[in-house]
Amino acid sequence: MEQLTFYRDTWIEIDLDSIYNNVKNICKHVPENTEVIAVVKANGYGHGALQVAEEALTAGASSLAVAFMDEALALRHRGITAPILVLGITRPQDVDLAVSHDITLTACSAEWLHAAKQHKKTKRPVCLHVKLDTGMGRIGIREMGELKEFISCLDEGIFDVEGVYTHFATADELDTSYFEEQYQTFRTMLAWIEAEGIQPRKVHCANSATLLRFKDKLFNAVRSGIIMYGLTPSVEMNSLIPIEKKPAFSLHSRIAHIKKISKGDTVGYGATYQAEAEEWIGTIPIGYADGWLRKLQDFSVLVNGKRVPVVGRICMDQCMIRLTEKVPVGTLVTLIGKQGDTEVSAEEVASYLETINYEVVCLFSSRVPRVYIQKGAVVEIVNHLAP
Ligand code: PMH
Repeated sequence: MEQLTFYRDTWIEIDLDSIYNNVKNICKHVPENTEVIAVVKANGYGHGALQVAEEALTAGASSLAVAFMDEALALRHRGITAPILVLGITRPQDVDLAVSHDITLTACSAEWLHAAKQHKKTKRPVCLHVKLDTGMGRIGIREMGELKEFISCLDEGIFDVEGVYTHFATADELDTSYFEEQYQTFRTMLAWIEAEGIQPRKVHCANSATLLRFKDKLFNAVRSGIIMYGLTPSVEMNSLIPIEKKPAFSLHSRIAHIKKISKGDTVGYGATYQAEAEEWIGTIPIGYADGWLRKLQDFSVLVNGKRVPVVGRICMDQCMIRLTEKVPVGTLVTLIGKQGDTEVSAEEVASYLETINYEVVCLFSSRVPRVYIQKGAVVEIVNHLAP
């Protein structure tokens, strides 16, 4: 494995053992013979698609899902041979690329099948999963008429319908009524498909919330995203997680500069923070260009196991924190994660930013190196700025 380094004291740590254990626990939780599809889109929810894919496959996942073709190709080019499903819509002119790289595509309109047929030159069929829109309102076939037309365009030898799936809009909410409606619609549509003589080998509807809560509704595969990363699908579900899981993601920096300021002195752009007394201010090398957003002004980070506030406006590459005492330059600052028993979780950052934990872990730019830890030791460093 390539061993790189980085020269700015700000990094994301990804604990691969947590990913491994989370996936093992998911595999144990779902009924026997249920395939676990590890969702590694958006660079593995910010954790690193390749590293998460490898760990998830070792732990028992048997295939992967990504959002678009470029993400699938990036995994293939890095040596991943497991099946990969593209969840989004692929341009029909790219079907040959999918076939030649053994990439499974999502299909959800007769129009797309027509166009794909026109572009296809390779002999082998395109492997497809048919997406049904049972109420998410995003992509998918919604009606019987559409489905009939779609099926009539499925020429044998050109298309191989390996799978059928849908996605729930409210599986992570306490009120399960809309979920139940979607589930029943999926069953009805699936019956239509089977009545037309199509027997999909893989049927899946479950995201993390569904696989955790509705074990009897999983068909023969599940698409596991957020829970594999050790994060909860929603705040409502915090007390409804039947498996052990641990977040793999943490964010750290080090104090680069420290100074004493006097009562009345100000900190940062706009001079928005004014010291009320003599104070120690530390500067850390992380800013909004890294994903540490300006809205996180006044939020807390951890220094020596204690919470300290971010003061003044967050700059592009740096921000300032108020310390209770002078600490050495180089002191560890944890922005997401634990120091001793004190934790700032991705959920807490999400709540402060009025968003969800999914968005928080996806937020950090490629400028922040990812340090991969296994059995307590660094096994890989990914620094996109390295030559
Ligand atoms: N399947 C599909 C089609 C998805 O879009 C997602 C997540 C998952 C599975 C995994 O869901 P989980 O992480 O809750 O397990 N997609 C998104 C999204 O588009 N925005 O937020 C999550």
